[in-house]
Amino acid sequence: MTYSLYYAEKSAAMGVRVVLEELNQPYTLIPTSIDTDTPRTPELLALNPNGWIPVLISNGSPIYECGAITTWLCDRYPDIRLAPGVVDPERGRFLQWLFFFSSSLQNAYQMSYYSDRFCDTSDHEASVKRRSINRLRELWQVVDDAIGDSDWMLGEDFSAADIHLFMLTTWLSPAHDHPLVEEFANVHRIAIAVSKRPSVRLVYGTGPA
Ligand SMILES: N[C@@H](CCC(=O)N[C@@H](CS)C(=O)NCC(=O)O)C(=O)O
Repeated sequence: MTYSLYYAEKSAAMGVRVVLEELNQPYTLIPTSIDTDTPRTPELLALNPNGWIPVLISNGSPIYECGAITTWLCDRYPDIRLAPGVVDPERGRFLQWLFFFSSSLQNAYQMSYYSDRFCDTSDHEASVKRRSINRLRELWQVVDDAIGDSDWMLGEDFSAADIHLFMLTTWLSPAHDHPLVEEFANVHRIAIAVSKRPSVRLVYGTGPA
């Protein structure tokens, strides 16, 4: 099986690519623009009418939403143990974090990077953007408190939730007045540990120091 992944640097497709690397699966990348000025291709819109990536194609079938793609991929290769299995007591916590990342944290980033989509008129964009910065701080604090002194998001075992955590930390941007990852010591510790994995070094380059 070879997967195809609609892909752009700095996008959520990078996390899915790390998952494919961790699962040792072959894949091809379909370079995709996520610039606001570049129209989405009809091919991408036919697969995901939102015009977002990642989209993963497997055996001709598309899946979008990075949390769903990640869970689906991990479940296909249970021996690699990148996610707790469906009857594992940790399964709920794994899903909790993936859903929280997708619905809350990613949304706060969208508010920051695409403020115009969250208000009727451009007069309100600055307000949305300011709120997004506080929202990012609030949400990362929730994650940081939950991690405590654990090694990984799920405690002792590395999982795809840690890959998503890492990916989301790479979106924190001083240019957008976002908080620094260093403000969240537990998140930062896990992000550094994830950045050292060969899969992450391959996809992201050398990763953060
Ligand atoms: N909820 C979606 C969000 C995906 C998303 O926001 N993708 C961004 C790249 S990180 C994108 O395609 N942005 C282009 C746009 O919003 O126009 C997911 O988790 O896959």
